[in-house]
Amino acid sequence: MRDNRIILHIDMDSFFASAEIRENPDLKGRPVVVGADPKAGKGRGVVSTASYEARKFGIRSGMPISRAYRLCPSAVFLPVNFSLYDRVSDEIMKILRSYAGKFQQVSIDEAYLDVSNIGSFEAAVELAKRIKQEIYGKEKLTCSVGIAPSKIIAKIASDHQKPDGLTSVEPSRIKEFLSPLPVRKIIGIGKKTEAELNAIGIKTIGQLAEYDIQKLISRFGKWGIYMHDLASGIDESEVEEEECCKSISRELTFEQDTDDPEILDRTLHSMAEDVHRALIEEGFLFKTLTIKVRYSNFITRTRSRTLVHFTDDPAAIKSLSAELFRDFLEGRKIRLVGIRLSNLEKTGSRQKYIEEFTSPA
Ligand code: TTP
Ligand code: MG
Repeated sequence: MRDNRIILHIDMDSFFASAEIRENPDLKGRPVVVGADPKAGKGRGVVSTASYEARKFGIRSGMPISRAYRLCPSAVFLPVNFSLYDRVSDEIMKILRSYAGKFQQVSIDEAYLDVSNIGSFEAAVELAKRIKQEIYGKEKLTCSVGIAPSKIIAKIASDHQKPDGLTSVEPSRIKEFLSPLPVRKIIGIGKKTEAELNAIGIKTIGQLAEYDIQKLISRFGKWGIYMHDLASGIDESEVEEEECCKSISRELTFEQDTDDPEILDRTLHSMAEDVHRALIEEGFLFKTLTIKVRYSNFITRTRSRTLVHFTDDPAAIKSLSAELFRDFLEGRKIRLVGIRLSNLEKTGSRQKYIEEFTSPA
């Protein structure tokens, strides 16, 4: 393993909620939940994120909003406001990009910087403090930073002392840092793999690193080698500047499951407009469109189509989604629909669509 790299992973704290609190300081100190409308406990859909005050009640990302409501009915529940978060994210990424030659945004609120040139971990810690100060000074938001010789360890480290954390794991400390942590901290190890590992007595990353690799391979195949490497801190993957937002997607859970073609059509239409707007705001063209449908029984299906050329034509989004969706209209009630645009490319100098000039603000 090359121990001479110094990588920073920066992740904003309770991002959507913090952005909302910044916009409305009266919310400071209160439990804030961003996500679907809770409708006094009858709402459907999920929590996008919760402020740290709301997390004290056990509220987490991905949890049904109805459950969040039961855990803390007095929390402030807010709808998701993507255009605000996109705008804030752009400002933060601009700051981060200015600190390193090698920069990789991995989601709306996190990025890696390769700062190996800085020479020492002590200097990297000072740099991380400066970055935190600049983000707070300009955007009034806190983030957590992890510093390590690899991306995976930097990511685990940024999560280690959230919120407003700074954790540096020098090469000599890798084993001591990783060993006691639960295996779940490794990206890619979800609930299912965690349960399988626990069943064979592996609870911590240290136990995973020491486990017989042959046994892991016979149980998990290639994934076993990968897991074992990561547990031992081996991760050679580079910080690579790549286009962010590998996809743009929106989905909606209906208030009531429906098979009404008119409601479905209207929803799909407005969602198509929504993803188109986001595509234009982000300055991307797309090539692949995917439709997702979840039926009442929670069975989820997707259908995709990849075009020959990149486009940001709103008519293409509408007609493609309608066409792909047609196959799902089979009389079964639908709980959720979604549209995702992927295979994205940055827009070059491009003729603007007439409607961008003529549509009312
Ligand atoms: P995260 O960085 O995973 O979470 P977070 O920033 O809210 O909190 P933390 O302090 O633990 O980093 O995700 C960034 C944003 O992405 C989050 O604010 C909301 C959104 N998100 C969802 O919409 N659904 C999800 O299930 C998750 C995990 C995140
Ligand atoms: Mg975050």
